[in-house]
Amino acid sequence: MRKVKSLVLAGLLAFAPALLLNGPVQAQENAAVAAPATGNETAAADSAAKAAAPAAAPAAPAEKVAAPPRMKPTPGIGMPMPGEITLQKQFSPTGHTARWLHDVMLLPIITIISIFVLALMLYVMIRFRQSANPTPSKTSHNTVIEVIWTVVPVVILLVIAVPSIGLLADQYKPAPKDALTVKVTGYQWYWGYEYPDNAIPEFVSNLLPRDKAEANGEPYLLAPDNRMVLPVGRPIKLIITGADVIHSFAVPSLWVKMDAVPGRLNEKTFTIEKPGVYYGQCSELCGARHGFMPIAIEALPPAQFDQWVLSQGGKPKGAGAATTAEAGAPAAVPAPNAKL
Ligand SMILES: [Cu+2]
Repeated sequence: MRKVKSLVLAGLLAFAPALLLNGPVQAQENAAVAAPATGNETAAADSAAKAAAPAAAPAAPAEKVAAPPRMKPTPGIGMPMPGEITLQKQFSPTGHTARWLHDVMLLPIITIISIFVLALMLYVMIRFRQSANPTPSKTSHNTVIEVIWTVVPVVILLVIAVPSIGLLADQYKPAPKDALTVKVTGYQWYWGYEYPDNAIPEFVSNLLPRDKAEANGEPYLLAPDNRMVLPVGRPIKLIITGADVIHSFAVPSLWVKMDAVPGRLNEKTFTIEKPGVYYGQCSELCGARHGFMPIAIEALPPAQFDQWVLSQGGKPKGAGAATTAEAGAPAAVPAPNAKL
């Protein structure tokens, strides 16, 4: 009886912080979501949760280009689905290699070894049980078998090592010179994105409340208000850091996962193959609202990306930059956040 009592008490204690925190944090979240009305740069300037950022950025850009309309997510792409047991479908070259390594090499090898060992154990248990085998063999060495069970595992490990080390090297390959740099900062409990190459100051990305996510057809807990917008087909270099505690920036369908450590700049390079919305979450336990700091990358064709950059008051960068005429902004298209 006492045991049950103390269990209940422990449970209450465990949940108390979450219950207590929910009130004020909800208010903060609503305030942060209410702020962005016109565009990301306004959100960055207004948001109460915003950390101190360089004030040099122009508050109101002279010419106003309409941002491309907020992209609708495709169910099953860039997000997990109920009942799924394997890795998400991949949309970056490293992701394809990784998924191939997992699906074609590791999983079959693990399965075969497990079944083989299980079969051996069952055979030994039945064939050599005491009643069937009353006088056990006194054999202590068998050179042939010993050589086999040493060499075969070594060969298996070597076969796995070759693609595995290749993938590891791929994941940490430095970014090419023309890569687009985006700085990612993890805060308790939201993300900040800054585009130094495009002169777009940091803006904040907060959880989209359930009613707004549902009204928008976006997955609650994965959908933020402001997405990180990136171009398709151009190498991306993320500079990732934390402002307070360790967070982790992770987008499974792009094979991106990198710790955001205070005082350290971590780097992650990747290329997105297809336009779409790719979701992720903070993946390092970072406090009470760790589960409420989602990530969404909206990958746009380069011309549309440049249009988005202009709409944020930034400057398109690099050889692939579209001309303003090409971007051809349709006049009445609302800013990414206008619909929220
Ligand atoms: Cu976090």
